[in-house]
Amino acid sequence: MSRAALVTGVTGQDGSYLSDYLLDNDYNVIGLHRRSSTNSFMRIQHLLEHPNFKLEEFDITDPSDCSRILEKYTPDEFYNLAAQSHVGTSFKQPFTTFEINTTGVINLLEALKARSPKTRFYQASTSEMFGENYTIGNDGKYQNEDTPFAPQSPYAVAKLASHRMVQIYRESYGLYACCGILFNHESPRRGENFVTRKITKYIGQLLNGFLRDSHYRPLKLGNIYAYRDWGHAKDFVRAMHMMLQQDSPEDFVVATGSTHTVKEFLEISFGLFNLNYEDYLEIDPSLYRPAEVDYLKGDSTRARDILGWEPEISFKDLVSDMVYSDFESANQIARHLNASFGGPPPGLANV
Ligand code: NAP
Ligand code: G4F
Repeated sequence: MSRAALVTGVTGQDGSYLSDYLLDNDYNVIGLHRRSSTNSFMRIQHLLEHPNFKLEEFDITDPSDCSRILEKYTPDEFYNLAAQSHVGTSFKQPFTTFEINTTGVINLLEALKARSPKTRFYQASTSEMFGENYTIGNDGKYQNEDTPFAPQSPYAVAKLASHRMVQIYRESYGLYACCGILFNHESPRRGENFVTRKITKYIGQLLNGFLRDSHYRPLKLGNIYAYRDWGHAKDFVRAMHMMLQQDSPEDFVVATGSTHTVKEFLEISFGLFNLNYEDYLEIDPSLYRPAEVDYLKGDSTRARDILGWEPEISFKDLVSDMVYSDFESANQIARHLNASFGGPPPGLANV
């Protein structure tokens, strides 16, 4: 019989890829989304007619909604991917960030305990919880399950509080609940206000003539010297599923093990078209964060040994997947505008 999985944050990057993966593996997927006055189904448009996919309105900040949903479905697996996931925004909206990323998780844990204690629960924890901390080994600096946490942002503190709450509910009430400590993962479905997608979207627009002449604007970024361990979201959602298939619940670091600066991302992505990013970049100090995590490089030896998880998509392939996808999207818009205007509209000359 097909297993049932509930996925919060289904409209987000990971929720959409995880749903693809679970449906390919014969699950019934109930995607939980919050009500919106506009359509937020962009990333799951292709799933809306799938016979084993269903959507339910849901808000993690409402305890009664968490109880209702668990009582209604008592699913085999529950993946909590809902979050205010932007680190920079968390400095401006610390209360909202805590409401969603911490109180929301407690709402779910309480509902699980009362309504569906046999459900296997996955919580989306993050490498941001390490903050400035790292371990030094033979291969240099890295973070793994033994590295102490030192969160540097309201987002990271909120995520660390929920991480610990999941462990407490596991240890105190015997819930099958685990946390994936995932390092950065990106894709063509990445939100446009994260640095990788901001860069690749800019390149797509630049190459398709959107930024010509009086429409020109530079690419404005903050700190380009931070290191991130960037993987592909498609690889990372497999690890979430693998974690819930173990005999007993445990927490795992999931990372590629290689790290790059934002500057390297710029060099490689612009370099795919023989462009020099320095000709387009403007550093905007207002985009610096009040506190920055300078260096992330994960050691996921435990996930590799115990889960058998390995990333399959390299950093260079991730960058080109994102760049070519944004190039193609901008190209489609340009062609559509050309056709509708009977010629290139202002700002699209010579497309
Ligand atoms: P994302 O694209 O920003 O998606 C977040 C999702 O949460 C969206 O679907 C959003 O819905 C939903 N959401 C926000 N507030 C909600 C609420 N009150 N009730 C119900 N749903 C709500 O994030 P992502 O990159 O897919 O990340 C998935 C999870 O992994 C997040 O918890 C994130 O913090 C964590 N994480 C991500 C990474 C990464 O590199 N991507 C790394 C480590 C951990 P709307 O569409 O309505 O906004
Ligand atoms: O793309 P970012 O916003 O990702 P960040 O802060 O690393 O957080 C992401 O990964 C975490 C896992 O480690 C997740 F938990 C979290 O939910 C999210 O998915 O920023 C990456 C780096 C930072 O150092 C930032 O300061 O890029 C730098 N940066 C420079 N200019 C910028 C910009 N970041 C953004 N978003 N926008 C800029 O203009």
